[in-house]
Amino acid sequence: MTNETICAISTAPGVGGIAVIRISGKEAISLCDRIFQPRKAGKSLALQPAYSLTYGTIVEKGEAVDDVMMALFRAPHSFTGEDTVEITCHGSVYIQQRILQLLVATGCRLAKPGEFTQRAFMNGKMDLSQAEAVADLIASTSAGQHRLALSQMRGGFSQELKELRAKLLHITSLMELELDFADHEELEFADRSELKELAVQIEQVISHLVHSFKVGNAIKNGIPVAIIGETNAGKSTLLNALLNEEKAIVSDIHGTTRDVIEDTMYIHGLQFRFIDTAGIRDTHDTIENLGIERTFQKLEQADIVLWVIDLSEASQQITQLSGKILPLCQDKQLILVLNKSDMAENIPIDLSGFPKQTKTIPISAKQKQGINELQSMLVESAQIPALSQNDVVVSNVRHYEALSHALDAIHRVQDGLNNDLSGDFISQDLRECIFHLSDIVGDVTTDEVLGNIFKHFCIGK
Ligand SMILES: Nc1nc2c(ncn2[C@@H]2O[C@H](COP(=O)(O)OP(=O)(O)O)[C@@H](O)[C@H]2O)c(=O)[nH]1
Ligand SMILES: [Mg+2]
Repeated sequence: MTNETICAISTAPGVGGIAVIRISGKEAISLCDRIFQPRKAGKSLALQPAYSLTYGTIVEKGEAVDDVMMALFRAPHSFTGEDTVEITCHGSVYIQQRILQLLVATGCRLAKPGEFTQRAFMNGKMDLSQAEAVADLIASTSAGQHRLALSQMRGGFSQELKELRAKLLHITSLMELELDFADHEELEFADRSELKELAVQIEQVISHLVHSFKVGNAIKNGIPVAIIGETNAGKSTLLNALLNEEKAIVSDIHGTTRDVIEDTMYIHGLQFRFIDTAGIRDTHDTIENLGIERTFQKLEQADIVLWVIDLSEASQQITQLSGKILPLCQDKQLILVLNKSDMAENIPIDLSGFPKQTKTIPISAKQKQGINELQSMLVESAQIPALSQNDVVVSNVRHYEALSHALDAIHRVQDGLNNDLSGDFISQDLRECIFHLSDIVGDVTTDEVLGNIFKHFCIGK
């Protein structure tokens, strides 16, 4: 535990009606008492009970700086687990800065980004995955993101991991007990079929969590939608129509879009990340070819693919590109956007050979016709399940990676059990699985990893 008392402005930077300055650490209360004059004599903070509010004045060398409210929290019953004072002052930037300077002059240190939350983690108030959710909660901009972050911060995910680790430890201890008696070969404490059964259960839970990342990531970062097709089909016009702004350059010159252009947009409360790409055609232009390579990368990363087709030459375009596009769309939602319906008749498209959920829709990107219908189709195709409060969904890349490693390890455990490998091999993989799960909650995490996580927080949290 550190001895330094830290302080920071916890409300958004700039002018507001009021601002909150937070002070946490062993000397939080005594340092605040030195700059604070309570309205009622004898009401010094040191004498106040926890969770109390005290009214008074911040004073510098006898001069009043501001009238404030002091909220008092006593260790361990505070966010950080330490003694904490929150000064609510008036929102002027000048006042905020003066109080902060006064605190520093009195012996506080300015907090680093995320340091309050890091202390909460260090003092056992929350595990690492919960601490990370605090940052997500602050950054959340949609109902879905908010629900995910709140459930993670409250420990839904931590509980699931705890149960998993308990099960794994149980198997491991049985296996290792057996190893301790390796001289007695006939001894088998761990009934193999029971172990296999347990490994299956564990595998299912981890694999479920790993797969939930697709949903979690879509909610957190937007559902990736690649807009692809031939040059001049109207992809950039469609991006602009969807975003309702002139984001991408539209022109009738083939090969105008050479790089990937991305932006996000909420439709019916879901965030979509639209990715406009270079049109696919055979060309000798080196830069354009690099762009086309990226088109295929983006296509592979997308959950939903909007294949924009110029209606006036629909069958040629489909014949031309099917061979390149369809193999990459097998497990994606594919929508054929039949564009330029203002110029050409809509025609039926033969969908044999297409992924079975393929949809088609005629639109005019230029005239903004059919855009609402396309948006509804996108929401339907997103297949984001409505999450309930209790659903545990992984939305953090670090957690996803750790879980993926844990899944690999448990697969090796299962292989080991099925092939009657000796207990020490299996127990090694079990240990590894536990290690990766512990990494998520922060039981085995290094300072470097911690520093990396907390530096992305805002100051004051
Ligand atoms: N008539 C008509 N022209 C369109 C439509 N959408 C795009 N265009 C035109 O087609 C040309 C190519 O459009 P652009 O969006 O740059 O195509 P991209 O190469 O696929 O990105 C431009 O001249 C657009 O104005 C549409 O719905 N109707
Ligand atoms: Mg374009």
